[in-house]
Amino acid sequence: MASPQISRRDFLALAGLTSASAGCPAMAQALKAKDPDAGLKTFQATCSMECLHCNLKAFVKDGKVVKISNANAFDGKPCARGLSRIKWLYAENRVLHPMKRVGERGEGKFVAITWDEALDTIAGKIKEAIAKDGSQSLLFTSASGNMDNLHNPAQVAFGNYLGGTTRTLGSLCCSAVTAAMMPIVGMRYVDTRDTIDQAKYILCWGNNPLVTIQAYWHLYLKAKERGAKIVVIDPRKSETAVRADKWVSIIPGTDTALGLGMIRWIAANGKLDKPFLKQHTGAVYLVDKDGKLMREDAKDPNSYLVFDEKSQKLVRHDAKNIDPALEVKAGSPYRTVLSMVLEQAEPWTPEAVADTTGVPAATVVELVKDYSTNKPSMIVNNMGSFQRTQYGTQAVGAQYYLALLTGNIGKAGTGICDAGGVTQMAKFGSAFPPPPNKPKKVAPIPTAKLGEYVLAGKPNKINFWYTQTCAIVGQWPNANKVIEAVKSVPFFVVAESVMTPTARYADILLPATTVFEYDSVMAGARNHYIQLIEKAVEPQGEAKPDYWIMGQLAKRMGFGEAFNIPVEQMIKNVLKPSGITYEQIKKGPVCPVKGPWIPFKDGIFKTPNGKANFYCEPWAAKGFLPVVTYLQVDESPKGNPELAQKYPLQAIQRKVIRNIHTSFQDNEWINQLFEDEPTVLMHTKDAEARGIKQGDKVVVFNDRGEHPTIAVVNDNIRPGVVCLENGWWMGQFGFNSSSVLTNDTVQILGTGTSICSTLVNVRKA
Ligand SMILES: Nc1nc2c(c(=O)[nH]1)N[C@H]1C(S)=C(S)[C@@H](COP(=O)(O)OP(=O)(O)OC[C@H]3O[C@@H](n4cnc5c(=O)[nH]c(N)nc54)[C@H](O)[C@@H]3O)O[C@H]1N2
Ligand SMILES: Nc1nc2c(c(=O)[nH]1)N[C@H]1C(S)=C(S)[C@@H](COP(=O)(O)OP(=O)(O)OC[C@H]3O[C@@H](n4cnc5c(=O)[nH]c(N)nc54)[C@H](O)[C@@H]3O)O[C@H]1N2
Ligand code: SF4
Ligand SMILES: [Mo]
Repeated sequence: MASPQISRRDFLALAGLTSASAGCPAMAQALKAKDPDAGLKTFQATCSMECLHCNLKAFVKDGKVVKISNANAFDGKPCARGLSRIKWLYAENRVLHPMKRVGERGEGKFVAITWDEALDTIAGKIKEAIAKDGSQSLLFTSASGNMDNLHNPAQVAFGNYLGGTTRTLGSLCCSAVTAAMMPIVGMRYVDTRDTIDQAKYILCWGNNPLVTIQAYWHLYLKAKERGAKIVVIDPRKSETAVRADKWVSIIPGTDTALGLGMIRWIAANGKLDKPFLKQHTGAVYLVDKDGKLMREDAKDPNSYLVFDEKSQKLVRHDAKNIDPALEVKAGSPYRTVLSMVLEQAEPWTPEAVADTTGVPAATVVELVKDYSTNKPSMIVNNMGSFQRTQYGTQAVGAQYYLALLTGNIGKAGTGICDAGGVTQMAKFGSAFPPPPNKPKKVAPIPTAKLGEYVLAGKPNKINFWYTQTCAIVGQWPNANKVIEAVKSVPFFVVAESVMTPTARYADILLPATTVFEYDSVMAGARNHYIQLIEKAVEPQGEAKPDYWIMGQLAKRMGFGEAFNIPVEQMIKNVLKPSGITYEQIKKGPVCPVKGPWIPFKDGIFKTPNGKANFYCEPWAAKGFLPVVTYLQVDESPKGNPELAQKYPLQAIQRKVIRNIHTSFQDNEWINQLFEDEPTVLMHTKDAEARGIKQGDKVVVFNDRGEHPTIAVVNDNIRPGVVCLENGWWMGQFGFNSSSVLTNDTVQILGTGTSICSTLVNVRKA
């Protein structure tokens, strides 16, 4: 394999430059002086997996990518991982040819075949499966490996042309955020990063931006320089917490109780932003004795009734010249939504919060005082681990309530920082035309239950499984069960760029291209810029982009040329509704809005009537209370004392700097830079009780599996909690993925996962 002409020393210098260039002009100058850019051709691209979609500029010499940097327009620079993409492109373990399995599933023994043989075989298997049990017996999975606008959408479109196939429902990632934001503010993927530096108080709640939003960490530092206080709520003293003004240690899965306690204090201490609540929210809507929203006309969803203080009458919320009451007289046959919210908060005195969350009562008061008075205040949510708990939606809801109740939203330096990108600023189209016939509705598999459902043939018997852009083996909850499921399916196709644990199980393994080997567009939910992705070099071996593969299968299935349109046309189809042109993005990344982005500016929300809701009707439809309430996680010492006898420790998860999930995990440069052992962080007391010392080989275990790892023992985590690392490959360096332990309970409101609601024990290996 030809290796690129860049030394590891250069790479380390560049990796350092990503975080230090601003502070080290001498180093930047030195690098510039020996910069070999002159005369090299450059191409634009994006770091396209589920991270920040940093802009990448490839420098090409003699048909090889020799260096990566980024376009100047960007406010974030690629990190060491992004720069290591050069070693992904030229990896030793690249899948170079279509292959068919010759060994056992999982053994990784293959022989090369031609593209024609691979595609004919797959098309034949699809036809067979449909003839036997209908198109619902086809399972198609895709996830976060490549989030551009062509790769995964091609798979979804192909499934629709097939008449509708089984897919997974919800997400591994942030369904809980979606299930809270959609009813409350009417939109997802809304970030406030442009005005972080203007916040006076930043609450990083259940997430770790220093590691997980690395490219934008400099904005937090800027806020700090301007005097902002940064507080982190996390059972673990995270990398961010170490650099924050305060670490608030909390029992996993109890964040909602803390939120409700803060809400109670805000109401009791005159900190409600009453004008904002009346004008911009549904806090004033009335509910009847049964807790149902009252409307003037049952057929008009926007005809919410409020109590007008001026006329002392019930009127529509949008009537002119009214003063809607935030609370009505006791004994009335109705009450306001705000009353309903405060009723749920009422039991949560600081002492009650302390009892449930482990956060001292005085800290609860300090937190809420600071948040509600030190304005503008911002909460950072970033699809944090706190919401990958059984009732994570309620916790996200509590965060939004806090912002709405105090008017900390819609202005610079306020809001809730979710993952977000250009989809919040402009509309984009589909690259592929819709199928001539509407696909049938096929009952999906909740993401958390992939293993169990496939094994049980639930809701559909699966004859054929095609997967791309995800780490089916290792990242999905209860990984051992998922592996059993993979083994049970008659035919398993994997499209992959490198020989991952999932690839090793394939019946047919298809070589997928990586960034720099294909043309595409990124107009996504992580970056404010629309970016053209250009083919900089010919693909390694016979690798092809997923949209090409779908096009070839479509031809074999008789769908004509619907998928085989020129890629430039696909990109234009995506851009069309946005008004941004191909010619514009050809020149460089384009942000569709000018100036700092402030979501929900001036209190205008994306709900049908423009007001934010406290009352969440979709929650009620799923059998939950329509307002935020605290629910005890089942798999926890309080929720299941019997199980906790066997497995007394709460296992949470964290993202690590060495990978983005399983991506980069086996990258040559990354392997040189970072440790080659996963760790479990445990408190000194828990370690001592088990005779475990710092650096010991240990096994973390529960009924789902065993995870061999190395103990890190100190007091940077709550007693009773252990923290495991995300993204390790099954079998790599003799270890496995922490997902062999994770809870596969469905997080019902968002059809998400509950992986951070997991009980385990630890023993010396
Ligand atoms: N380096 C790196 N960056 C990434 C990723 C990656 O894999 N690697 N993945 C990207 C993706 S897809 C995502 S979703 C984001 C996630 O971004 P983050 O949420 O920032 O990442 P996590 O490390 O999952 O979780 C953050 C913290 O939540 C804490 N935590 C766990 N359970 C609880 C709880 O119940 N309550 C509270 N308050 N805290 C809890 C953990 O100790 C951890 O420190 O990161 C993105 N960025
Ligand atoms: N234990 C544990 N499990 C977790 C988490 C955790 O913190 N701990 N976090 C959860 C979260 S937040 C998330 S978002 C999920 C992520 O879960 P997944 O999305 O399933 O996992 P990734 O590791 O991102 O898998 C991406 C794969 O896509 C491949 N890929 C990249 N580009 C392409 C392409 O263009 N074509 C094809 N065909 N393949 C490509 C990569 O090589 C990689 O193997 O994991 C969840 N699971
Ligand atoms: S891994 Fe994330 S932070 Fe690093 S370059 Fe890629 S998108 Fe940017
Ligand atoms: Mo995620």
